[in-house]
Amino acid sequence: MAEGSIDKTSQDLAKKAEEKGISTAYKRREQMKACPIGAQGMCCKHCNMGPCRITPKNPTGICGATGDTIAARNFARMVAAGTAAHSDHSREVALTLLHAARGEAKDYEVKDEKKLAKVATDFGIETRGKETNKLAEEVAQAALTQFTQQEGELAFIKRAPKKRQEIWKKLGIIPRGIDREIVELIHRTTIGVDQDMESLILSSMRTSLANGWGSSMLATDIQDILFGTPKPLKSKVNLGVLKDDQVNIVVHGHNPLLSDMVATISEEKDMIEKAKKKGAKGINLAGICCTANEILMRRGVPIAGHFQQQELAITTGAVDAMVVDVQCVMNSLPDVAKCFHTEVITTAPQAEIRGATHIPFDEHKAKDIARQIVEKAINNYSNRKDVNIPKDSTDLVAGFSHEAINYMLGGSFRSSYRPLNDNIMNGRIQGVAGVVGCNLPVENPDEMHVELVKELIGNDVLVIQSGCSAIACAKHGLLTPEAASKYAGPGLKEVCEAVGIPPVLHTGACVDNSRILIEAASIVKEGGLGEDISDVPAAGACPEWMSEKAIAIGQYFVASGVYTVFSPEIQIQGSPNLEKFLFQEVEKLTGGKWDVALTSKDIAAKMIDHIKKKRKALGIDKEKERVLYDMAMRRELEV
Ligand code: SF4
Ligand code: MSK
Repeated sequence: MAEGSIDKTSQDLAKKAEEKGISTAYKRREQMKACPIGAQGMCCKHCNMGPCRITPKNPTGICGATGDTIAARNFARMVAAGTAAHSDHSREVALTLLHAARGEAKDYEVKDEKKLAKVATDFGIETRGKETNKLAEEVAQAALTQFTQQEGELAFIKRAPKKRQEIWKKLGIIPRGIDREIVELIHRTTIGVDQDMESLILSSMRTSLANGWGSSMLATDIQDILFGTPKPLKSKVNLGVLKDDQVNIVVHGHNPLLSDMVATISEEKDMIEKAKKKGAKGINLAGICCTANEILMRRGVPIAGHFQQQELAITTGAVDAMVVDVQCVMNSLPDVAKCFHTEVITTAPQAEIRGATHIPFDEHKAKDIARQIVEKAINNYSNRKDVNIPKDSTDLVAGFSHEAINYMLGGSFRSSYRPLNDNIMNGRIQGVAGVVGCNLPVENPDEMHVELVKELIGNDVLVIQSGCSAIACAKHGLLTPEAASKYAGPGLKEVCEAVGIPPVLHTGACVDNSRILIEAASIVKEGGLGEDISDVPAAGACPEWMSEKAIAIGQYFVASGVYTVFSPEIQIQGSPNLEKFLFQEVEKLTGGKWDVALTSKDIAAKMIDHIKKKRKALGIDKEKERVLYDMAMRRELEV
């Protein structure tokens, strides 16, 4: 990590870790030389005639597969893997809703009946006169059918604007069932099956839509039902949220089934008393990565850090237990923990790490297991040795679900996106940007996220964020209402100050990128900004993408009509044909397209250019009287 990095907290801790001979991702990245063939998407090991490395000298694999086929297959497999990750998570929350409704998972209950009724209606389930648990059982069963159904269309496809649905229909990419699309895509990419680059990419779009408008959307909705739909709230972020006089439990991973329960148990009087008996003043819960976002959004639990801070959190010597479930958990954690007292506890039946303590989570005994975990942390408090908690923590405001945005903009009697659309049309807000994504062990951590977002809001673009990108920006004060007066352009600043919102709205975890889809669809439904998502002056970005999930998310945004810029490169450079297809030609099919840029300035410039292009196409690039939509016109655009 470079001296003078904007993330001073991480820089200091990484340096100290290195001095102590502790290996972190920052160090390992310096030592690792990326495979140039793999980086270009030109390595295939799909059969045992290979592995084949495609180079100018060897332009095809032994089976004759071209670089285009191999790059497309590798890309498609990333989409399948990313979709599988979100789907397995989603299935688990759907099963928990089912078990809770039947009284078998007694520690969970329906917390948001309004959301339950909304989801039931979208599934076509009659809600009138039904007792809550009966309705929840029917909703859970309908949700689970989305995974296993073999024919037809996923239910939430209907939430997209009509025109978008027609585009998907014409392209033949409406997902039939979540599991089917993942399985079919993996099948297509095995040796001797689908060898046509475009066919593979379209098929991967169908799978990605089964993620965005399927499993991720189901996860978001069911989590809202079980844990409550987020509303704006204040909290803090960065490693300074750890406390030297309290038992620190850090939850890390993705699934709130565990983290929400650990949050409940750490507030229990008994547990706090036990902590006090061990000499601590109380129990302090904090989060890392997306499960942190889940409990931040609904409970205001502070965030210790993002993906690249998981090892650094342990090096503070103050984490008594790091409790992990699935996804984005580094294999190295038990090794880092060996140098401190931290107990790394794995909990997911599908994710164990050698060297960690495994306490399998079971939603039927959720509180008991959470108690066992919290007690382990309490008992470990007295084993702390060298404690070095950085001072830094920053205020933030989070909790901007689609429902919260609707309410903030329109109030409880007339919740609507009308004020947002009006402000986009009158040019105070130039457009909307979704900035999502992960973190890489780069020289200057957070810099790309922060500078990109500053550039966007400075140009009057409202930013919606999720995942670790939101955490990076929160650390630098961008998720506060005050950021509007400091960094936003005059129009956006005026709107933010009038409504009392930050210029950067935190919408949740990776699965909650589905909220951004709903927000985009709601803008279309509100009227005046075109008939489809691709008409809206909007763009997406994924700086420092890391996980295969990011590629799956990028693909569903592109398939939904969004211009989406990734950074760094997306491992397809070995195939100029595939680059041309994804970066240019696909726009004629879906209205969205991929792009890559290597600096925050270039990403922002590309997004702003695109937003300007869309404003021009809508005729709102200059002062113009707006068209007021009447009810009949809105019904036409029903989303
Ligand atoms: Fe090589 Fe073809 Fe086998 Fe891939 S599928 S490893 S390109 S022979
Ligand atoms: S946790 S997928 S590093 S956002 Fe969702 Fe963060 Fe990316 Fe993991």
